[in-house]
Formats: sequence, C-alpha cells, structure tokens
Amino acid sequence: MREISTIIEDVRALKIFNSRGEETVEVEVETVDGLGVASAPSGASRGKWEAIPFPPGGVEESIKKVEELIAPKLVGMDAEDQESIDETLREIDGTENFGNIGGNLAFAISLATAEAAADSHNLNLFQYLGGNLDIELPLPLGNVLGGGKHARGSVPDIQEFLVLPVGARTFEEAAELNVKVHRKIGEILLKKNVGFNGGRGDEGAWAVNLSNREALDVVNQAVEEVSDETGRECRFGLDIAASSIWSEDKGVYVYARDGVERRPQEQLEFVSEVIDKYRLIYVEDPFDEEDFESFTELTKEFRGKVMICGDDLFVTNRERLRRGIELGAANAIIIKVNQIGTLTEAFKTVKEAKKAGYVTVVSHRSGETTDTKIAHLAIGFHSPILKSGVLGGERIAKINEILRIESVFEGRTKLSSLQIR
Ligand code: 2PG
Ligand code: MG
Repeated sequence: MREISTIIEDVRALKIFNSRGEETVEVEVETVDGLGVASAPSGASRGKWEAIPFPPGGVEESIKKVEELIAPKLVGMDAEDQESIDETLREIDGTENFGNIGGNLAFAISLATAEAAADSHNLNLFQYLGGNLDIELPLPLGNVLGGGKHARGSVPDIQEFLVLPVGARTFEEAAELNVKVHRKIGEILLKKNVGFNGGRGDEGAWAVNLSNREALDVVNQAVEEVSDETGRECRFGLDIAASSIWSEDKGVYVYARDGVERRPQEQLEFVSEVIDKYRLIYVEDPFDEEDFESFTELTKEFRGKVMICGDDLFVTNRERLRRGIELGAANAIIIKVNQIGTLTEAFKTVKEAKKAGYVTVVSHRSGETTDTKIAHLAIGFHSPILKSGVLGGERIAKINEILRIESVFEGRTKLSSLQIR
C-alpha cells in the first residue's frame, strides 16, 4: 500500500463574507491525500497589539499575495510540519504584526494546513492536535446580553454578559443551560417595560436599552432562576472590553449609557464591588490594555476564586503574557489565533499559560463565519473553556460541532474540570 502523503499540492484563497457582512478570506490547502478549509473571523473591539487583519488593499490584496507569493512557497512543503509552514508565513510577511499579508490570511492558511494534515490521516482536527484517548470537552462560556461595540443604539457599555454553566455534567447539558439562560433573559425583558423587541447584537446576545446595573440585575435573575429550576449551577461573568470605553485624554472609563466616568481607581472599586455583589466567576478586560498594574491589583484580590482574563491585554502574544505572568496580572487568557496569526504561536502561548496555571479560553470573534475550527482548537488544546455565542448560525455551529464529537466519541469524552488558581 502507498504511504499517506501530507505534501501540499495547492493553496487557494477566496473572498467570502462574515456574519457582519464584512469581507473575509477562506483558504483551501490541498495535500496529496487531504483537504483543509479555513476562514478567518474578525473582531470589532480589537486590541492595539493584535496582528493587522488585512493589508491596506484588504482581502483582495491578501488573495493576490496567496497567488503570487505564498502558494509558490508552500506547495511542496509538508503540511505536517506546521512550525515550518508558520515560519514561512512569517518570513514572507516580514513584519512583526502581519501588516503585509494580513493576520487573518495567516490564520486561515495556518489552520487550513493543520486540517489538511489531519484529513490526510483521516483524523478530526482535534484528534490531530490533542490526542485521542482523553477527550476533554470545554465548558461553553456564552454571551447572553451585550452592548458596547457589538450593538447599536442605547445599550449597556459593558460589551458582554456571559453565562458559564459550571454545574453541567456533560457538554450537551452545558449547551442546554446556556440556551435556557438566554431564553430566560428574553422572558424577563419582555415583562419589563424597556421597549424590548427581541433585538440582538453581533454575537446573538440580547441588545436592549438597559443601564449597566439593570443589565447585571436581569442576567443575575435569569442565572439564579435557571440554576434553581434545573438544579445545575450556572454562574456568570463579564467582558468589559475596557479599552473600548477608556478615554486616554481624560484618563477615565466612560460609561456613556449611565452618564458616569470612572478613574482607574474607581474602575477597580466598581469591578470589585460587582464581582462581590453578583458572585461573578469571570471578568475579561476590566481595564485598558496598557494597564497591567490595575489588572494585578484586581487579580491579587480575587485569585483562586474568580477568573481575571486578559484579551486585549495579551492578544494571544507570548511576550505580553510573560509580562502578565511576572506581574501576576491575570489568571486566565483569551486565545484567538488570528490575534497572533499562526497556530504554532498560539499553541506556544497556550503552553506557557498552562504552565503558569492560567485558565485558557479559546474564543470566537464578533464577526464569525460558520467555520467550526475553534471547537476543535478548544478540545485539542485541552482548554477548559470555549467562549462562543449562544444563538446565531455562526455561533451555534461551534456548539453543534462539539455536540457531534460528544455523540460520536461517546464514553471517551468528559467535560473539562475548571480550576481557578
Ligand atoms: C472579545 C471579542 C469576542 P471582538 O472582545 O472578546 O467576543 O470581540 O471579536 O469584537 O474583539
Ligand atoms: Mg474580549
């Protein structure tokens, strides 16, 4: 019998649209024996230190670069040699932040390559990345109510209110609990006289005219009621996405919906008070992306109990994570491969984070496609949490993929156990 070949035969790129209707790129990598297809998501609340999504000429320029520069180099290379592929992308680009070919293009090529290698061996991507014996499924962290840059009009300034079904025993149960909380919030909002008409933001979370405090109360009520009704504990958390509300000029966080401004010290007090009052289990980006010091203060206060998570703070970048680890700035990290550009670099960041006892949270972006690879990354990286939406085709695609895996590999999967250090 002929040996399986993972040698790359073709790399193609195509312009497609994401869930916000923005242009993005889909890449196909073909090996002798397999095919990988990956498309790139895009953020709205992007970190300052992220890779540049596309070069100045946009998606068209990225595609042209695939044809002229990238495909000729990658064809003939081995898709299994992920590190060399990713290094080659770095070399072709020649900048620190993928300013030349675009971080989103690098992401799509890197992941399509991994999938092509997996497919050549007839393996699922998660098996190829993270083994087959011990299949740990992540807890879904689900966006149920939101505002900030992910919604329009008069909405809370806090970008995301996120439910975490900590009492679930299986992934199926966890996914169901998140849907129940989302639905429950809809019911509570209908009863309140707030002009609610079922509007949702970019990630399928309810977008409604509430103050930040009112939103906290509503989500808290829904989480408590669902926990009581099901006998399974749900908790919740926030992505404050504080860089989006930070005014560098004034030195304050601007809560426009509430007509309130908070200096960093006041922000620290506000976040601490909210964590205590609502028993939050998770807080992402509570401060501006440059304010490692405030992150450190907050983490000191809640270590071992609450996940203080860096997204814009770390941008999946190992150097920034190292600084955070030295300072004790967080105990959890968002992993978005397109923030850094390649699978190899994201994996190195994950490894470093785990070594330091951080909870890794593999995450979607606000502009998504129906690509399900982040579900495989979360499992393959043994990440305790997958941050995804609860509703919307492009969000539920990830959840459904894990449901399929849980069903197909019945008896060999377990829900990840969360340890907050
Ligand atoms: C975030 C993400 C995803 P965006 O801030 O965590 O929820 O948003 O993709 O817009 O950066
Ligand atoms: Mg975030």
